[in-house]
Amino acid sequence: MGRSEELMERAVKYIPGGVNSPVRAYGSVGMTPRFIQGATGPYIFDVDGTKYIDYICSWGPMILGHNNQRVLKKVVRACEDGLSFGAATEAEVEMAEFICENIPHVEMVRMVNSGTEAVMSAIRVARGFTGRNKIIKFSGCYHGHSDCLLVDAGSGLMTAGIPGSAGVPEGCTADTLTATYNDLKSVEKLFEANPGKIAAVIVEPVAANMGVVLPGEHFLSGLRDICTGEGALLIFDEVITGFRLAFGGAAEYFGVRPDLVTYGKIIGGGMPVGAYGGRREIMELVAPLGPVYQAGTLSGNPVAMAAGLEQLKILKETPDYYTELEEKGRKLYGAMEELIRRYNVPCTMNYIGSLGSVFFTEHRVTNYAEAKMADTEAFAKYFRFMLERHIHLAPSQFEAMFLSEAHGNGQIEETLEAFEDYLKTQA
Ligand code: HOZ
Repeated sequence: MGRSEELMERAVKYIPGGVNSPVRAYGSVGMTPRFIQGATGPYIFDVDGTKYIDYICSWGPMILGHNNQRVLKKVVRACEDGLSFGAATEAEVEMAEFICENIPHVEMVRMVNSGTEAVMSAIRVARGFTGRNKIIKFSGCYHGHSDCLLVDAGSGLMTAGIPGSAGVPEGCTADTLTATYNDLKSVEKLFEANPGKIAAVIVEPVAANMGVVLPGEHFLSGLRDICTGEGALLIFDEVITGFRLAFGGAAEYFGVRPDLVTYGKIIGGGMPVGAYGGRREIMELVAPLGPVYQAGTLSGNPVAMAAGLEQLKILKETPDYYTELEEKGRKLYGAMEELIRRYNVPCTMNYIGSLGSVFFTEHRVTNYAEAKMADTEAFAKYFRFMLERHIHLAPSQFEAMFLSEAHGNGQIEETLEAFEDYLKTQA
C-alpha cells in the first residue's frame, strides 16, 4: 500500500468520501486519489514522491506554473504583516484599481472568497437591479454549488450523474430556467414564455465543466443581443476563462461585453479568491452603497490579495504569455487531434487556447447532451494509463486540461508520447 492509499483510509473516517471536493475522490476513474505533497513549475509530486506533469493546475489558477517565485515572495511578505484583519486594506484598493483599470467591462468590483460566492452574489445583484427573479443557465454549465444553480450542472454533478442536488428545496430552483448551450432558439423560447420576468442569462463563455465545449460563432454575441433586447443582464462566468483565454478573458477573446462578470481562483494566484464586477450602475446596488446585501470577513484577505495581484501584474506585463499559451495549446491538443485521426480511435478533441478535452465519443460535442454521450469507462481506462505514465489529468471526463506558462516542449512531447501509446492500445 502506498502513502496515498494509507491517507485515504484515514481520510474516509472523518471527511465525507475522504475529500473536500467530490471530483478529486477519483470515484469515476476507479482509483484511490493521489495525495499531493507539493508542486513546482509544470510538475506535481504525490506523497510517495512520484512526479507527474500536471494538467489540472489547481483547476486553472496556476497559469504561471506552480510555485511562481514572484508570487510566493509577495505572499510571504504579506504573511509577515498578518493573516487577516477583517478590515479594509490598501491591497484591496490596489486589486480593485488594477482590475477596473485593465478590464474595460469591469467598472466596479467586489472581492469574495470563491467562484461559487462570486456567482451567487452576481445573480443576487442582477435580480436586485432588474427587479426580476428568473435566471437562465445552460445545461452542463457549472457555476458553483449555490442552491439555485444546481440544475443540470456540469463538473462533479455530471461526473457522478446527479442532475440536481439533494437538499435543494424546489423553491430554490423554481426560478432557474435551463437552455441548451449553443442554441439561441432555446434561449429565445424561454424569454417568450416568461416575458419581463428574466433577470439574467448566465453562461460559461467557453464551457469547461462538461469537458471543454466551445461557443459557436454567433452564440455569445447572440446572447448579448437577446439580453439587450429583453432588458436582462448578461453574466459571463469567467471563473475558468478569466485572465486565461486572454487577459480580459473570454469577453476580450470573443469581443462580447457582458454586464457582469464573475472570477474565481485565478485572481488569487491559487489562494481562495473570487470576485464579481461589471457596469457601475449595477454594482452601485451592492451594500453598503446599495440595498443588495453581500458580505464576508475573509473577502479581500490581505494574503490572497498579495498573491492574486502579483499574478495579475505578471500576466499584464507579459502579453506574450497568451500567444505562447495559444501555441502550446495548438502543439499539444492539435497533435492529440491528429493522433486520434491517425489511429482512428473514436474520440473527439475540443480545445481553445490553453484549455482542452478529449471526449470519448466520435461525435462532435457542442452541448451537454452530446458531452453525456462520451464513454466514461473508456475515459477511466485512458486516465489510468496516463497516470501510470506520470501524466496528471483531471479525474473526470467532464473537466478540462489546463496548460500553464511553465509547460514546455519537453512536457508536451512526453505527454504526446504517452497519448500515442495509449491510442496504440486501442487501435
Ligand atoms: N469541480 C471542480 C472543478 N470544476 C473541482 C474542484 C476541486 O476538486 O478542487
